[in-house]
Amino acid sequence: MISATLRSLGLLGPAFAAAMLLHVNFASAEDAKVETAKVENTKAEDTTKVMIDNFTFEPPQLTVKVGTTVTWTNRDDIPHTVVSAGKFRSKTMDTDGTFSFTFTTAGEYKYFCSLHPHMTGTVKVE
Ligand SMILES: [Cu+2]
Repeated sequence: MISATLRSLGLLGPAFAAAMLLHVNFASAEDAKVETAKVENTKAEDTTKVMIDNFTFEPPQLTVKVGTTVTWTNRDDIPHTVVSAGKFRSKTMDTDGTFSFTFTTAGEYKYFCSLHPHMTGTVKVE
């Protein structure tokens, strides 16, 4: 890009070179805008993670917007599940196993591990 601009300077004169430089500046401004939009889009996708560690859902309570996908990851050496009665039920997750659920309806979703029912968590969807 720089060498192309230098070549333009030599071949086509300063006016064109100035136009090229302007164009380059506009291009970077556009790139910056696109970059910002991408970051916002990533946020808008709303994915949230819950870690299962030492027989605990972390964070145990979570508030998300409708449309959010929550992914649970089992960081224990012991299998776990994520079950919300009548709402969702994961398969048994081995170490580093994951389960995702997209919450499309507002409400409070209490869930637990069917293998260790004392393990509980809540996702509040609003
Ligand atoms: Cu468990």
